[in-house]
Amino acid sequence: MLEVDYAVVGLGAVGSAALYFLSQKGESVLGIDRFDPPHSMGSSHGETRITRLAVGEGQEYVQLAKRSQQIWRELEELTKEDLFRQVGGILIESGEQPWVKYGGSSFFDKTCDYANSESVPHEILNQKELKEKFPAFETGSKGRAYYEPSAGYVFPEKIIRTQLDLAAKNGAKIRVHQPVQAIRQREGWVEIQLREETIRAKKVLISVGGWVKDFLGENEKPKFKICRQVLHWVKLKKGSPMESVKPVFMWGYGAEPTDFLYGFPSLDGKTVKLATEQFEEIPHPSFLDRTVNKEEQDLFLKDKIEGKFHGLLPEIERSEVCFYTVTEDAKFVIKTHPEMERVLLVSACSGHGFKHASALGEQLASELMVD
Ligand code: PYC
Repeated sequence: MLEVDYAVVGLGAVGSAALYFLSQKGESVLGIDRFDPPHSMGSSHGETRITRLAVGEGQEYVQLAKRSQQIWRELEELTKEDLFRQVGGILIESGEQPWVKYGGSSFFDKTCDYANSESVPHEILNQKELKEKFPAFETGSKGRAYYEPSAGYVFPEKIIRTQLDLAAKNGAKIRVHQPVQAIRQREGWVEIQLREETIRAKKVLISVGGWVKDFLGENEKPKFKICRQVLHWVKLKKGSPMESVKPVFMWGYGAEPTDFLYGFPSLDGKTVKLATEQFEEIPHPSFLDRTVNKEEQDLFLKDKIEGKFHGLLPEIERSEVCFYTVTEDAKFVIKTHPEMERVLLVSACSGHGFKHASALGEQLASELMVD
């Protein structure tokens, strides 16, 4: 039977980082995943993720966002990979009432508050300045914007790949295509049953995203809500204002959490990736509908895009499905497993997790190593 000091179950954004930081300390570590990460079955695929420092979801996350940016630069230095582009980011609010992000309150005001209290350099643009500086966005008569130069985007699949490769180089063992069949704690060990192998670890991190439901009792499961999300690559008009958008953008155009769009500058000169957020619950990731038909794409163009941008064609080149695991207050859950004190659980990054994931992995690796 393989015995290790630490095992990490789930090697996505947080798990791959935790494995990397545990391996860096020279610990005997094993990573396990039900797929072969980076993969497109969970919550960390689709080419890009936003990073921003004044995190309106909670002031407690600001340091994680800052530290993650440092870690990506360290990983870039080590590997010469292009992982993080600091192109700036804008948050636009253009509705009659403040836009309320899922689980929170007025997101624009919170973002400004945390930028001020955490000394994040930023600029506030009034409607006239917003139109002059960013003519691609048609905000009507009500727009205002928060602009953060230290924001930008990262390449999630490449970061996961890099963290896993470095962990393996440091001696971490990795098992892929290995869904956990059972897990129990006994005689000072945690036993993890795979299909053809049993592992014993002194401590375990479970960082399996939405599959957290498989590791919890019936009373805990409902705290984690699985919500399908769709990413669309919309075609660009050549020579249009949209073609020259440089920062990432988030845009609340009404009061509801779903009155929202976010997007990225074009990576290929032909399309821009855009998405909204949806909070209809599905019972488990295995029920996720991963197909996007023309009707759904047309609805996105009509309901979300029409009239809002200067320079997008009403045509979608491709779409991808992922999902969020969310809690009611959109906060992360980090806790000892209710029945196994040697097992630490992390999940429910509530749709804003990737920007914190590398620092969170580092923090959890340190927590696991405390006796
Ligand atoms: O966390 O920055 C974010 C984000 C924007 C849209 C979805 N998540």
